Amino acid sequence: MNQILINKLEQLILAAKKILVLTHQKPDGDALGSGLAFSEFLDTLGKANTFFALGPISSTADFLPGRTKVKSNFGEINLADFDLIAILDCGDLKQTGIEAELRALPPSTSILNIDHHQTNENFGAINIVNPESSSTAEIVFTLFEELNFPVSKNAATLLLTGLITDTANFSNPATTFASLEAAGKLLSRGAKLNEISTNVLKNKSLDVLKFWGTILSRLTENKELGVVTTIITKEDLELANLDEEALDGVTNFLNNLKGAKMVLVLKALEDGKIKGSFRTTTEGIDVSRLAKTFGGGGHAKAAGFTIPGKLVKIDGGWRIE
Ligand SMILES: [Mn+2]
Repeated sequence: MNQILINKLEQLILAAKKILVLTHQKPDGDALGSGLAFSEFLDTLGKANTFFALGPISSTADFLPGRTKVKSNFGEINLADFDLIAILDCGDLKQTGIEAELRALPPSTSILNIDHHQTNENFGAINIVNPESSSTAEIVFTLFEELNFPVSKNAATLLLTGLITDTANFSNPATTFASLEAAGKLLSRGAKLNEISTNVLKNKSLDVLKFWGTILSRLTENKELGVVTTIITKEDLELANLDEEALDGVTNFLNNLKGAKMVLVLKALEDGKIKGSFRTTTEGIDVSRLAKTFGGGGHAKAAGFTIPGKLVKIDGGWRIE
């Protein structure tokens, strides 16, 4: 990590009176893990801080140390109270769900941007962005090491949760020597691996698995393009009454598919829009670029977009209208 950047970051934090730690809407294990660990770091420095992520927040996160300090209703905070906003695990301000409010802030409010999305827009006064990192948790861990900040047991559990979430339990291409090394060090600092696996991985209900079955039964292959597609209708979601995570789970599971260049999951949203999620494990394919052509973004191996339209059943498949 660049020493000048680290010095700047230290100055920014030391000068701040009240800090908001902010992450993306419907936060996942990396967003909550890296954000709560960063918040604990600020606590240790004696810096007043508040953690905010626009909800809903999955019950999967209940085991995380510090979970109770997460505020998730916008009415609970007043942005004007903060002179520094540390935004973690967000490629752009839109992902926070409070973009307009952030853009309306006076220039005296500084933004610190810590992230690993390929498409990060460098929206901060200081940008600690590394698309090579598996997770924001990995970046935060590296930062703590550079600052000689001793990682507590709780912070170790939080950061390992981020690593395990974003590498899909060290199985997807984001898994590197650096991420495994970080995981090893976090274990040596007391991270509770067993608790993380139980809560993050072994948490599928019967309903979730049945829902996966429906989605998997609809897989279709376009041999010419090397793309395998499936769809999730509004009816599926209503029937199963499931949350986002069940969906992400099935999308990530499709990475296990052999012989396709990439996978595309199309999901009908409430408001007449369709959300597309690309996954690939093929070397040389960057799906974030593909997603960007549809106005979305993400990582080289996992990216998404939202477009207007609805899914209509036709003979032998589905069409977007
Ligand atoms: Mn992440």
